[in-house]
Amino acid sequence: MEAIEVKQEGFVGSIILDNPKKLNALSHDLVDGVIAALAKFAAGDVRAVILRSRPGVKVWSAGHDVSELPEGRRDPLGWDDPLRNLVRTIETHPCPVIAQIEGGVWGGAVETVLACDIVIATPESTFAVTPARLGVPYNVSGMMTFMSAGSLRLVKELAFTAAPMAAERAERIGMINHVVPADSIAGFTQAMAERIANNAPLSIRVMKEQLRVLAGAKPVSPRGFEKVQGLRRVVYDSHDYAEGIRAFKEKRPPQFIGK
Ligand code: YXS
Repeated sequence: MEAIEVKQEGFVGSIILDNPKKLNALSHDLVDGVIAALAKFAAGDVRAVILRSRPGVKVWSAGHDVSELPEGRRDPLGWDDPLRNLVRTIETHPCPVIAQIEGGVWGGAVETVLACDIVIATPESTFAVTPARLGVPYNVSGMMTFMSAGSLRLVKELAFTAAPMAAERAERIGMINHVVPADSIAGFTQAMAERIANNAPLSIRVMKEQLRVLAGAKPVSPRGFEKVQGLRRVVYDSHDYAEGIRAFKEKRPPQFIGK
């Protein structure tokens, strides 16, 4: 079951997240469906993609499917994790991907949205970066996605508080492109997608890849990378990581003890 709907109108492709039972959590199934849809669009003549939920949802996506996270002693966000594959697929997709947001965006879904090229959200939308809520050691490239979306101070506030940020504030600080009322967001997003699709696709494809390469060009020494990976291992081997996952599954507040 792919839990998505895929459509194409002219040169504009749409991927609609549609697993309300799990609040569009980024499960293997759902992510495989999105990646397959993007591959189909890339092999065809799609020049702009809209990634959205059904209209009127309270939750755009609840983030990584917690039931698919390891309970400890294994990197929860390794190279082949579905969320990592999804982010890389969006970032390298040969045409612009526009995230059309309604409702709450949580955890890894915030990174997924920020990996999109353009983000359009309703005023009621919120964005919550949640590793600290669950005791998860976020991964290096994921932190770079967040850093590319706003100032270091903003990323620290989002990451340390795990508090949902309102769309209006996200727009004001440049983290998202537009805030559009729910009754006109679909038309607004479609019009932008069509405007993009009427421009030169090769020029846009190259500019998207240039910006990805240039934005991702961060000098991290091998020693620096190894140090960060070692710190992350301390976290995913910790009591607090296992406690965060267990508490979520047992629907109770986690009792973190700092080790
Ligand atoms: O009780 P049932 O079986 O109906 O299931 C409940 C929830 O357990 C389930 N659900 C999820 N299942 C797997 N993974 C999830 N991320 C997830 N979120 C929710 O969906 C059913 C309905 O949830 P419920 O009753 O809580 O709905 P609600 O309307 O009261 O509240 C909606 C939310 C989104 C505020 C609430 O479900 C929530 O706080 N969900 C977790 C959001 C979150 O922290 N996501 C981060 C996941 S971990 C991740 O993305 C990264 C690894 S990291 O943490 O590092 O960013």
